[in-house]
Amino acid sequence: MEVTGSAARVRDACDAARSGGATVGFVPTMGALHAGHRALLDRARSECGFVAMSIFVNPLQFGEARDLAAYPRTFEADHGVAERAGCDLLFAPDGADMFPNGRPEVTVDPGPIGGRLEGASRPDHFRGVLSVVAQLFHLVGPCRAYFGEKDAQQLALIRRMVHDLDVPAEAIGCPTVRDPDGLAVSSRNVRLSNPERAAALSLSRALAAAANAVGQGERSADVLRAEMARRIGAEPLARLDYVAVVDERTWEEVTEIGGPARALVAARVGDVRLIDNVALVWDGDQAAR
Ligand code: PAJ
Repeated sequence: MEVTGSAARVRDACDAARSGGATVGFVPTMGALHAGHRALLDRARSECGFVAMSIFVNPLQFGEARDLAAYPRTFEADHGVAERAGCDLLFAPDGADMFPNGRPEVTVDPGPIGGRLEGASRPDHFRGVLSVVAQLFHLVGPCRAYFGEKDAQQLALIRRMVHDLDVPAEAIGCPTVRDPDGLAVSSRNVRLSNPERAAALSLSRALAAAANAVGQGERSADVLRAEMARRIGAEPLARLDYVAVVDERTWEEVTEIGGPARALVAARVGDVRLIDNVALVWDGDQAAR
């Protein structure tokens, strides 16, 4: 595995791989690699002849300097994970490698979907994400890029950017990796104390209850939202930010489940902000029977 901080080197290596006939698989991350990132790498490795991963804690997407400073940085361990997963190229730039002229002045507007949910709670978060992902796509060039459904709104916005701006990349969504008890694996989980980690389970349990209710025929999004809010609200260590049930295509809140929908939650547990989501599979045929 080659490790580089040079943008020019990434461009050359990916161009060379494509010239040799390989499909380039790309896994953008902020490091502190865990089983969720590994699943993306494994998928890329199984589908592509050349696999590139980036590790860059992107300052553009953090609102609070405190959150950026607290973000875990574990490069030695990450290097080992990438190597064992069969990654070919590890791009680990520093701020000056990515932004030699300082913070970019021209950025990507995430549009209306970017203002909802995570975008409402974290102003400019998705502008920061899309701007850096666009920059990375320009360096890597035509590729299959792998993203987790854990960050479903981010995935939707990246797909939208790829579509609207004709980016020569394919954004591929991969299922959320969970701990055995259901907690979605996240780099932030290491900051949870034991009681906080127990409280954090209320998010995945609330979502599982919502998915289960839909499976049993519940169609009212209000009922689902209320039940999720009740479950997370019952946890003294969790402070609810939002519960939502949205149409997968528009990301607008729905009143009834009548097509592809997703339930999403965000909450602060201690000092850590957690998000999770689940697809709500509504079997329309079942309703007709
Ligand atoms: P990061 O949080 O490091 O996540 C990198 C990728 O791993 C994202 O696509 C994310 O959805 C995925 N991921 C995280 N936890 C996961 C889990 N439990 N199961 C499956 N996939 C998971 O997301 C970012 O970095 C940044 O916003 C980035 C896209 C790199 C832009 O800076």
